[in-house]
Amino acid sequence: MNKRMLMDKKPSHEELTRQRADHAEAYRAGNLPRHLDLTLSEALVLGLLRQSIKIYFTVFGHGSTEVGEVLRVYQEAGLVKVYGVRSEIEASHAATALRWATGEKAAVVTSIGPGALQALAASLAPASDGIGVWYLFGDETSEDEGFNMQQVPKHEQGLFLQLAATMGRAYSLHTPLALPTAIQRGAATVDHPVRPGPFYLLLPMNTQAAWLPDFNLDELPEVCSVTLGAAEGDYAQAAQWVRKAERVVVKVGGGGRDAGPELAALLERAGAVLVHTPIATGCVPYTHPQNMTVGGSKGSLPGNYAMENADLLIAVGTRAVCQSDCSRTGYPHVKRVININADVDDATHYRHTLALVGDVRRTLERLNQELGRTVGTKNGWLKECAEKKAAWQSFKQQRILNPVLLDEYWGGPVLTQPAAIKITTDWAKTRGAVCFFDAGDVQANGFQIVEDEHPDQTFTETGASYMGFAVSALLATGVASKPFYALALTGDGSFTMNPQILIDGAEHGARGCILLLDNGRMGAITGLQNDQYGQGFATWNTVHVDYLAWARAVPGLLALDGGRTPKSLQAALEQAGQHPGLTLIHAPVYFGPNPLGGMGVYGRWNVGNWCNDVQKMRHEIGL
Ligand SMILES: Cc1ncc(C[n+]2csc(CCOP(=O)(O)OP(=O)(O)O)c2C)c(N)n1
Ligand SMILES: [Mg+2]
Repeated sequence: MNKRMLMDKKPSHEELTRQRADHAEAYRAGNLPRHLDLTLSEALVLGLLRQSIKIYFTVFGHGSTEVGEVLRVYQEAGLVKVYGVRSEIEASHAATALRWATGEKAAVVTSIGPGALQALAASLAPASDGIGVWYLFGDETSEDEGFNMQQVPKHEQGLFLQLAATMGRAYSLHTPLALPTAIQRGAATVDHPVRPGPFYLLLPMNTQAAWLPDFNLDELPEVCSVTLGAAEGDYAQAAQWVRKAERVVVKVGGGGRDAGPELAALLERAGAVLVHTPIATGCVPYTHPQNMTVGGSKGSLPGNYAMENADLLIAVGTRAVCQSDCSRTGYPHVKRVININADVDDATHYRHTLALVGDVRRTLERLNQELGRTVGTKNGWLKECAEKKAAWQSFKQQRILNPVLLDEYWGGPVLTQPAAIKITTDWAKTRGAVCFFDAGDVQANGFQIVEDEHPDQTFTETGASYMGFAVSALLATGVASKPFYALALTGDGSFTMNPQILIDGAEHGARGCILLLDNGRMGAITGLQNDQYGQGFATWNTVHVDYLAWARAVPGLLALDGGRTPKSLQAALEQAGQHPGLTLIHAPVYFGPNPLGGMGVYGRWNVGNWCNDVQKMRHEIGL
């Protein structure tokens, strides 16, 4: 037999391990040959390395052991880092948070079936928030010899692929030599210039170990950076609309988060006020006099006032989620819309629209040029709005001055959520710590309270509002190539969805603090039930859980009682800040009808028994 024929045959396990180690070494030295004999799984890991994927969050199962074995050898060579965790949901949240907060890419690896489905469910977060994450799912065998355990139990082909492709973009490695195309599709999705998202690579269990003799590594795609230009559109018309309008509101979503300087210039030139969606907090500094803060279903006094009274809407990088435009009733007096977005569907969402489809920052620059220097003289509007913002500041201050209330569940006075959140986010600011917010009242109160000066202080996962996101996000702190300190502000409901972080955070060197605001219930939902039907139902517990004991059970974790006063909470935060690893602070918080216990609701929402009225209003407005 000649040498080539030998290569065509897959070597023994020992020989394969040796070869993989040699490949990894050659990769490190930068002298990997152009052609290699390898398995599909190794080619995949090499392909992802070329895409700068060095971090893997994994829950291996029988559906992914082959990929796991390649990763073991490549980790030994120092090329990748693999973090074995306890829940695919947590893994997905951690990968999402890492990309979001640091820009670093990661892959999530699961088994077939339940593991893949848990990660798929969690990937609603990156799909909604526009974050690029790779998912490698074990999948049923491509030879269809009979049912595989954990596959969807129907006599049909490719059902996991269908499920995944519904959520994002997906590709099945049914045919091993399609790998380069699969990776290119993934790269285009995960590194999309304006709307990245999750990409699912399905790995049939029988193709993972398929032998690829003489595979040409040149076929594996490189990272390719793509940028969009400014919209080609009728800027003169847009400028004329701005000049004619009397009350201009600029509404900024996630797509405008990083357009701070261009937005500030627009506010000045258009005499406009800015309102942002929860995800875009800090897009211009909170203290900017024309920033009316958050607006929408929950909203704020100044934000919703500006939306409610504006006659021209300049929508910037927003997909108009109910939470941000009151289920399409947010702008009852708007006559015209200038919509700046890279996505045609989003840019044409409202009627009476001039759509500017292109890169948000560049398009804003062009619009600003067109407006010139001297437009912004709409003083009456700015003054009215400024008064509302001042009223909002005193409303907030009132809550800070009344930080404790008598609570039934706790049988005594405890901190309110607004007070605890303000104390904690102020502390985070002085330390330069990033804040992640979990779902529920914690999240809503949070985006009403935070006063960010730049966009990367707060990460509030309002796209999917996935309970357990914030605490799982802490895993990213120790994994990042530049580790950072973060706080996860979470409720008792959200924390208990993903308590795995206590173990995985300790194991993988998370640096941060979980602030558990415990009201013994899923307060946001009891609140909705009370507002809609006058009755809470099945959204609380009567048992008092000793969460500090959970934390104490894990070596290396610091468990602190946050107490029931501002002072005790501040002291706990100080102590947490001294701890090198992960801290859990438990703080009992108030739930009840006292308005000082919350931040109020300023908008409309198409849910529950409000739907009739909200929908009627939407159709009357006709925007
Ligand atoms: C995984 C998941 N399940 C259900 C929901 C719906 N939901 C939104 S907030 C919430 C309650 C949150 O409770 P908690 O974390 O204790 O915060 P609180 O409202 O009490 O401050 C629920 C059930 C969700 N957002 N995510
Ligand atoms: Mg709660």
